[in-house]
Amino acid sequence: MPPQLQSSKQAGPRVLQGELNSLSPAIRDFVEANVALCQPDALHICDGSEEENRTLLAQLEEQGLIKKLPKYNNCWLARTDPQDVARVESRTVIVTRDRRDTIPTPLDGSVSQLGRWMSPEELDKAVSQRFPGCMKGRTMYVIPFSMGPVGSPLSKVGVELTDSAYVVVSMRVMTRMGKAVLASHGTGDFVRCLHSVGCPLPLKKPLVNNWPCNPEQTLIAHVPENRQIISFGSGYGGNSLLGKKCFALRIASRLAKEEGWLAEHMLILGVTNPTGQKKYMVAAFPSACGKTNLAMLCPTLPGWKVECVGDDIAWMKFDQEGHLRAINPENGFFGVAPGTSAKTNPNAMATITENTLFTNVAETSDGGVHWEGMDEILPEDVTITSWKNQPWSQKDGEPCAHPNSRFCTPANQCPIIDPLWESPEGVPIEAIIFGGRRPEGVPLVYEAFSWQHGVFVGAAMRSEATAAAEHKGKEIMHDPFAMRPFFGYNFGQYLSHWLSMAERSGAKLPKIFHVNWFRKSPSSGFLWPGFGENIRVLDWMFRRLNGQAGAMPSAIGYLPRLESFNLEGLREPVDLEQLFALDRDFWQKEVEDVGKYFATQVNEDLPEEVARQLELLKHRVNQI
Ligand code: TSX
Ligand code: MN
Repeated sequence: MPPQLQSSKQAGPRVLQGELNSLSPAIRDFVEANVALCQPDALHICDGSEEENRTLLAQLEEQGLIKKLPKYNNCWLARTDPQDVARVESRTVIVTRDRRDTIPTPLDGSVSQLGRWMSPEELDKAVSQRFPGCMKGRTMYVIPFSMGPVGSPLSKVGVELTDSAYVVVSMRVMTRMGKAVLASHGTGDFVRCLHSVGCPLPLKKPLVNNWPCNPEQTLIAHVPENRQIISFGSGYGGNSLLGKKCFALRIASRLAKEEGWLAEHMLILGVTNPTGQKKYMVAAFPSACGKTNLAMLCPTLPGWKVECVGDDIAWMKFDQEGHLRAINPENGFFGVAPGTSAKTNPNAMATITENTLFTNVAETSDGGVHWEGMDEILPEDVTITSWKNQPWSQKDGEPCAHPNSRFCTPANQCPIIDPLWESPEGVPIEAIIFGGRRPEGVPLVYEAFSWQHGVFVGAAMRSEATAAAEHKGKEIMHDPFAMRPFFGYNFGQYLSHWLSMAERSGAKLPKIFHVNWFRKSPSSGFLWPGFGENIRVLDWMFRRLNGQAGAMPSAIGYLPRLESFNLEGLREPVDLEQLFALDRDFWQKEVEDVGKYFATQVNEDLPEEVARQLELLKHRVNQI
């Protein structure tokens, strides 16, 4: 060992909290190796306590990274560097020896939209360019965390090393974190997560908003084979809270394939009908479809109740009796703030009034938060400061909150959190719902003919994208299973894995549905009132699961018999004919587009069964 390394290791960082010796040998090795690499000044082993949280929040406040929101109890606002406001897909990679284990080879040299591959050699180089000394002058926090209830057979443990206290306080909300995890975990396996904002001290250039980040060098790498996540340069959301997208979706989807379960980008909800019968359902939607709003639905139909198990991720496994059991691996909601209001999601509004960390929302002069679509009339004398920390007025033309601004809030504060939301065995799933934002052609709801057809429906998912950072205008984007940015391995193999569930002996396969709240009439606006009225769609599914509701086979799946669809008490009339109409030209074009997508993007890795389902759809559509 070179002498300077040896001496720095002997001296070691100051240990501010916790005992290295109290960690399992594997965790201690992981910490020590990365201390040697990143060279932090100090080490803090997180216990997850209230007191630790208070101390870290006070430190962040002192550093000017967050400020207190006096209008609420224990709520805080962070403003990031405007260069660090979202996940960066272009710099997010999966590392495997063979490229094809990460992504299908696209047809004739087009770029894959189903993830990015990096070779192990390239990763080694990227790490050695970024990490040596990257935590100089800073504290390395050791965050032991559990995805899923501590000790549940469906849960998994991770350890995140980070130089960001903002990450620590966020992980405390979004995961089960600290002492309890170490105590129950013992010497088991864990996912190794390393994160640095990439700003060693002294700084080379001044920070913006006191928010350390290094956008030029940002990289989020996953090594599924080693259960490893390596993230550099971004302090934001999915780039830095490594339990969420990186672990619970990308790494977990790979583990799930190996171990015979499913890690999905899905909300989980419980629905109770007026007779007291309860069913659980999961739903996958691309962004801007109101996933969190559905997860916390306030039903308009009398006697119905919806309860929330999770709003973003579901881990699902068939149990001994063949029931598909789901847990929410998360402990909080990291929700998009704009559009959330007392009208669109009163339960979310009630959840975020305390113990919540807001990022990039606007601030009111009376110490509250504000954003587009909050739908709250402010008193005359209250002024607004934008997410960019500038005085703001409606006339500016710019939004007061960043479109990707967030609340980070504990799930157990949700007024309709499900009584079984932390059940270690998970809740039994009876329906899987796919959906998209489709202004044209796609009916409000249909049911897949079979599991195999349902897998095709998930694979063919598309949605209208709002003009987002990395995309152009309003386009209908392909987003299979709402997983496009989150696949941890080759999407073709992912489809085979889904198809293989039908071969499990004794598995009670859930019914699969597709919904679209966003169909528009050519002449006026939305054909469906949405929001709380969506309970009518859940009601139809609920009765389908009980074998009670009428359905008729169509070209695309079973459609509700119009008399079996409950429209009682709807305030405005709904044009069911238009809402459920199938247009041959539209569907022929859809078949063509999906076929092109499969051919160019999934290419050789498309399972034969999925290709067959597309052919079957094509034949049915030609007969409309
Ligand atoms: O979340 C939404 N849901 C699901 C709710 C459980 N949104 C918001 C999407 C942006 C994130 C919706 N928007 C939904 C919906 O069902 N439907 C629509 C479209 C729509 C918007 C407004 C009206 C009707 C439909 N009506 C009025 O504003 C009066
Ligand atoms: Mn999500």
